[in-house]
Amino acid sequence: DSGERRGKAERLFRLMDGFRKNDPVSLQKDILDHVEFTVARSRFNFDDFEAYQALSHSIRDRLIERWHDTQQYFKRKDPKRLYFLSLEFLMGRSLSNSVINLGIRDNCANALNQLGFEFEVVAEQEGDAALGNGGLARLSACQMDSLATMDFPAWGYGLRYQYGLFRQVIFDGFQYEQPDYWLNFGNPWEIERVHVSYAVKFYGNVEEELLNGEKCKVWVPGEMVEAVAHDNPIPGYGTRNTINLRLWAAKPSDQHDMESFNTGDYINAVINRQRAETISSVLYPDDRSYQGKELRLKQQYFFVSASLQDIIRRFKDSHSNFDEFPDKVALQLNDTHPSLAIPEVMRILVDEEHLEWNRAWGIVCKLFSLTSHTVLPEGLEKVPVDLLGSLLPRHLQIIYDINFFFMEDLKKHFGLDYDRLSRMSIVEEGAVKSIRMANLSIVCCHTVNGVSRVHLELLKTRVFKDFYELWPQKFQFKTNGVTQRRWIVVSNPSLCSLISKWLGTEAWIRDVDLLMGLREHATNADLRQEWNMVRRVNKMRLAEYIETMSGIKVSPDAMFDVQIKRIHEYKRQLLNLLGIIHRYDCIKNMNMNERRKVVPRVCIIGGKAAPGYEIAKKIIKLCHAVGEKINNDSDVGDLLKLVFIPDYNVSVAELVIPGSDLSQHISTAGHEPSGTGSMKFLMNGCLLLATADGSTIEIIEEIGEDNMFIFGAKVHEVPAVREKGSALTAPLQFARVVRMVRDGYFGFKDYFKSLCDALDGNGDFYLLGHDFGSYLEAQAEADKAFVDKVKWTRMSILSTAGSGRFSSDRTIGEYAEKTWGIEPCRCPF
Ligand code: CR1
Repeated sequence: DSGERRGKAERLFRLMDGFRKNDPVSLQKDILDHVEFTVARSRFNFDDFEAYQALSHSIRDRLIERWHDTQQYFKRKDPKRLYFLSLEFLMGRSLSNSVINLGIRDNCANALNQLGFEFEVVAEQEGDAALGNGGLARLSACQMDSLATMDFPAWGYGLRYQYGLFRQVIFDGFQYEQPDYWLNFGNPWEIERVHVSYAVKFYGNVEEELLNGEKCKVWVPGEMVEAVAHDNPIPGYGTRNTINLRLWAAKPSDQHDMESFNTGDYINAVINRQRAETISSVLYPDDRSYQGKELRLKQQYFFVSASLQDIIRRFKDSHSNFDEFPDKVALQLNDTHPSLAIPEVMRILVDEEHLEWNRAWGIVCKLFSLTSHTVLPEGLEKVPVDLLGSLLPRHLQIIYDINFFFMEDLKKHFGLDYDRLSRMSIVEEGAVKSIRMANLSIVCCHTVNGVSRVHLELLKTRVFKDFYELWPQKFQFKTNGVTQRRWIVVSNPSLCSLISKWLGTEAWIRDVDLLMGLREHATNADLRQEWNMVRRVNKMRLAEYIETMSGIKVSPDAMFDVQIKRIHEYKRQLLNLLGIIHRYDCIKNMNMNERRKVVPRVCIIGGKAAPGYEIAKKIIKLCHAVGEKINNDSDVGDLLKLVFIPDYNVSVAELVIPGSDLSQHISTAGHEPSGTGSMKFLMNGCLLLATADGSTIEIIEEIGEDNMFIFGAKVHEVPAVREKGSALTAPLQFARVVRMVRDGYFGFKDYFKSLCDALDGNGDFYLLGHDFGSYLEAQAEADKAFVDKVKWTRMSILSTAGSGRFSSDRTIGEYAEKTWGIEPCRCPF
């Protein structure tokens, strides 16, 4: 029987010590095997890219083996599982991360070496998997790494976009977008499961049927699309556990549709079918608003429906009573993008499993938790009722029913306070009647999470104030974190070794609080010297990259001052640029003697603007225009350079972060829900110049204000400054630099006019003018500290030492305990 068979297989497996062995010789054999039989090149003749393919397939084999063992084990143990639903995952490259998590990096490097290849060069061949926009998407990727490493029985679900985030190409200083053909050269990191596929329904209408004398609703769809699973194994570090990120691709449904194939127009019928694939073809590149787009709604439902069919099938394999569903399943909504899961579970329970409404609702309310990633009311998703009703007619009915019962409850609670009722209603009346996805989510989720302490405050007092008054217990925060595996071990190997050497252990890679142990060495001159060596080599690598990419030569003696993130008005890249113009203007007005005292700077900016975001695109152009002027000014020379790094993505971040001295996180206070870039810089010993916003507030608590450069209005001061008019409080230098741009000092006078206009009079919503003075002071402080090498290095060491709290391991531990109710389930092999 199968138990006996499994026993035999397991004994054999133990004898063999795994199918794939990890010593360099075995690895080498596997690589050559894949060169010959997978890549189909001769083992005597292959290049770096083919070596990458062959090595990746060898690693993939090992991942599959672990994946099987982990999933078998989960199945046998049947613990409560977490399903992490997200429309975006920004995974970046997989090779280095995988071999490090599997603990076989050095063996792989040796194996390659003997074949005449270098690991770093081979790893560089890989393109990024960029199935996401920015912070939210990279956070999902970091959290997957922590879930695997901490042995949690978890799976991620998402969409397998054919085209990831657009490639940014700069031409004449302007941003152009090009499609990201990331799958063109194959993807060794996924396993296509042709047999794991589900039909997803759209359109049509709802009919009533009698079942055992009871009326029930039946959705008769107008279109069917097939969702095919693509599994991406996620290995944990220091564990055999390997979890799954299952991404869905749309395929035409092979269900026979006699009618369209009987019209004589066979060719067009096939082509129409093929359109199904557009559902998963492209990622929406705007990270703040998806309002009213039918394709976006289709993507959301497609992904939710396939994932839930998969989850429910798995549950039913070993359970028959749906009351046990919440004991076995936690569903995490990464923002409201997957919130159609709520009416979908209701529909399945009521219409397909024939549970009575109240019982189904009781179950649904125990399943879901939400994490919000925004503060802007306009960032909240709304779906026009007409659109939803036509695409998902049954779901609209269910949402109306949920809202009806919710409104009845509200009346009992608050009486007939119609203003409040209309604010809290899931249905927004008005010119375009819409469904408010956030309200739907909050009504149904047992927990609503903010991504930092101050973010939760803003959710409670502004964004979801009414809901907080009704259900204070639902609202929590889990400060974001990032994974030290990718952001130190993978991206900064020499710092990694240095840390392990001084701590006397590698245990910090799983237990990051141990980094605190560096504090006691912060004043040790030997550590300081080694620390600076490592940092200098990283800076040289970055300088080289800058030169090949832009032709600009920069000196590693200068301070590398970096701002890399999506371009947004609230993130204030414009403030940075105005600061740079001011610095330039000052240098120009100095005599030779004064110039000698200037601390040389290389200002580095990188990030993508959403294709339709005009102001953000102007900021990119301004950066180039200012750079053009400064970089070619012989008065300035090495004292100041301004570089824009094009096509910022995860692997660019891995290169830039370890090589920066100072990084900027300068959002208008109260606008950055958390921010996670700052945490990656912190881990790498880069000092922060920042406003007290989002997670920075907590970083200040952790490493102290005197270890960073803090400036600007505080969250609670912002409304009053805005009321008074920020422009009124702006210093004279501010008016001067804005005038330089306005008067065409950097060219493109007309094009930049609207940027300048927005800073005048009652404008300046983001408080650039108000914060400019304190920004310059903070920058001057940074200059002063940089000259004092001993002080700077100590601050740098203390930054890394204080970064432990900002590991995604801590975040995931909190979610597991306080929100999801899941426990580790460690595969014992
Ligand atoms: C927030 O803007 C936060 C990340 C992750 C972003 C940022 O402050 O750190 O989420 N939001 O929580 C986002 O990407 C699409 O929205």
